[in-house]
Amino acid sequence: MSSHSCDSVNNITVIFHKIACNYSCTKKIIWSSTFSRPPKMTTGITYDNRMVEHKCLWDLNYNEKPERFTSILRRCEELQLLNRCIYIKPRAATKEELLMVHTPEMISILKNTAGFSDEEALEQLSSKYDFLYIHPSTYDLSLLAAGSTVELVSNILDGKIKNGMAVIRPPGHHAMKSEYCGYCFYNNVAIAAQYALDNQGLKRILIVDWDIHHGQATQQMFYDDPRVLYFSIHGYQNGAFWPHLRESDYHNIGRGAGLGYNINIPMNEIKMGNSDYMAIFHQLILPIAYEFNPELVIVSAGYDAALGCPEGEMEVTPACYSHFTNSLMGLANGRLAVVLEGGYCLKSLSEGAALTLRTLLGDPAPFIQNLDAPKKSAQQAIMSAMYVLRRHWNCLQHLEEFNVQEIKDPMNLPEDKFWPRIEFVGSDEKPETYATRDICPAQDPKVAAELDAQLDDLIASTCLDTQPNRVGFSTNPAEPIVTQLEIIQRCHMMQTERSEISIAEETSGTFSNLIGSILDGTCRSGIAIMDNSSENLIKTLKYAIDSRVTKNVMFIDMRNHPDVEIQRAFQEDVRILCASLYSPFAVDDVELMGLNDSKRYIVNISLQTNCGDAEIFSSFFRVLLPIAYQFGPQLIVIAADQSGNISAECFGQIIHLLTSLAGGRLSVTFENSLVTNSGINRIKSCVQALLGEPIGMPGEIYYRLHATSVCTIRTVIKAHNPYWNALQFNMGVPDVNVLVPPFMNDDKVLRYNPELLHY
Ligand code: Q9C
Ligand code: ZN
Repeated sequence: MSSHSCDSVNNITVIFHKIACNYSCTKKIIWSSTFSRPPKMTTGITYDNRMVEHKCLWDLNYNEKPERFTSILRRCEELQLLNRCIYIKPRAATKEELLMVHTPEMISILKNTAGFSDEEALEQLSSKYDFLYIHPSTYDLSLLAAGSTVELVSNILDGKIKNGMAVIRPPGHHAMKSEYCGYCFYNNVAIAAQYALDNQGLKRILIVDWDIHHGQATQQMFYDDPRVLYFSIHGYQNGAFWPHLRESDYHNIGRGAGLGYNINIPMNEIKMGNSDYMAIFHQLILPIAYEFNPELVIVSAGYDAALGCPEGEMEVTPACYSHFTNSLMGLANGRLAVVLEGGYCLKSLSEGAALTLRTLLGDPAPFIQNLDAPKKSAQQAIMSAMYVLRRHWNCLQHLEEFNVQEIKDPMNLPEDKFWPRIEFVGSDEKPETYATRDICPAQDPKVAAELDAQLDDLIASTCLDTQPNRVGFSTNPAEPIVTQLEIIQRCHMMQTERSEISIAEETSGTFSNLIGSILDGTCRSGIAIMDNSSENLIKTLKYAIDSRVTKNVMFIDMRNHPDVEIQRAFQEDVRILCASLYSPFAVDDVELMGLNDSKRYIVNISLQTNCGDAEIFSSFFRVLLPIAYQFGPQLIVIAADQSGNISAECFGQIIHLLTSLAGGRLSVTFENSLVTNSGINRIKSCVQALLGEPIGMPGEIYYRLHATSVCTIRTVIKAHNPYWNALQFNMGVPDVNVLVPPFMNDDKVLRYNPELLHY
């Protein structure tokens, strides 16, 4: 829990402030000296300039090169990010720290090469390992990389910084217990995670590995350990992609107590991009991460899935890394450590890494455009992972199962049924020695130039604007004010224009003031407490859409009381997507009220009144978030109230996740009705989310979902599937384990993970 969230509700005086006689002065905020500002929670960065020394002496074209390090720091400097960070002093890892995950030989072999100048001998030793070079500085720098990562994590756990990034080399996620591999010597991330378990007593750590290569070493180290959830997205090509391992496939989900705590999303096609990766986040990483509820998140952050990288041949844009990052920042009270792994196209590497750091610092995630349907093979990878994990994670309950007895020909299934398959084209043989030169993939110069130009365009067109005020706060002077809340005082107080005519007039003035200050860039986001009548909301939305700066707006009704008026008002306006989460409409639950083409712009997820966080989260991840990403709004308007079963934390988390969209331009208006304790907590949580402060986690998120809610979610997905092709994950899966011969024609896979057969 953050240290400043202790101003308990009891201490708060809620003033129901009636503007008494004269309207001549603008509302005064009562500043209380008893509220002190919370400690500034900042972002740390660790790096050491010596890290440029490690290089390949016999192959100057080697892609794991010093410029990777310098280009990242240069770009961070250019964007003036470094001076906003707290510098975490790098240090060498201790022997004890290395021995937590490595054998003593892993230390001694490399130690013997320290300062060793016999190039030939270095090359010969390197050739014993799969993709590796050793330099006289390698031993010291590997220690430094590992130690700095531990330092970063321990500073986060001590609360000295909120989050941070380690810009380090050599990387770590291929360094196994007793084997160097893939440019890696010591497993920086695994060492830091083990340190957090052993020295700080952590019980749940999430490791997200978005490097294009499978972090097989990290997987192996925590394969039996339910305290560490390892989640990797990687290129696979059925084993044709390096490191060519069976263990990288999706059915390797952990062992023993760790079963279900290892998640692989292997991709069997190149050119996967933002849509595919965001789908993996929405359908798997986020729901599972929220269910797991980690105390710390560590990212093995490679940028080799980025556009332009010859290793990955994928197409993730640099701005998408901001989205990955922001979506993980709501977890673990914001305790997020990003640790550099691979990334070999200097332009997308430096841009992606810099945008990651910028997001850690709290700047808004830039827009990512043109989210399209995930590729067929991405859909298959996601469905396969859901299939093998469905018994382990409650958040996967929405999966429909079909009776395999009724299937005559699995090779010939209807479209709405999915049959998981496993194929392996790699080889199990390991060579005695490996090539050491000319082994890095070369890019066709023409292709390289094209990609380079594409990146230049992307970088030039990425809006990195920031606003002088992060959160504007506004309340109608005639309404109850909660401005004494300590956290509200950290918002930018907006003046309310007096109206001679009426309170209603004034309310709508407050509304447009709020939206206006977001649209003109004075505030990034805003929150208001006022009369949330349909009339006012309609006016607000009209105002927003008619302003020349917004092309489209997403409206999300999160109130407990049905309100079809707003949807009626915009049912033919394709510029406004009206969604409702959790408001049971009086009308037929799934009736789509839009007309013709605008049907897709009305999305109602009408959960039952007794639903709670589990159902809300589920609908949000499965339906609302994917649709929101595909719609790509330039502004989000949310109407909220204080009733209903949604917890303050769940509400705050949803607001946080929505800040990834629309450049963070988001307005939340709370119905002023009766300000209750739970209402205040919800408002507080919302402001925390908008301010980028730790939000906290709801209690039990994923108990079994109400059967009716599961049904509602499925129905909405089916209804909107034709319009929003991000919703492609509603296929049925077999009700028993089918990953057995003849469909899984390889018994080695079976031997590797026999536990899967239990299902
Ligand atoms: N054609 C990291 O990204 N390259 N290590 C294989 C085969 C090996 C990757 C290319 C890549 C090692 C940290
Ligand atoms: Zn990599």
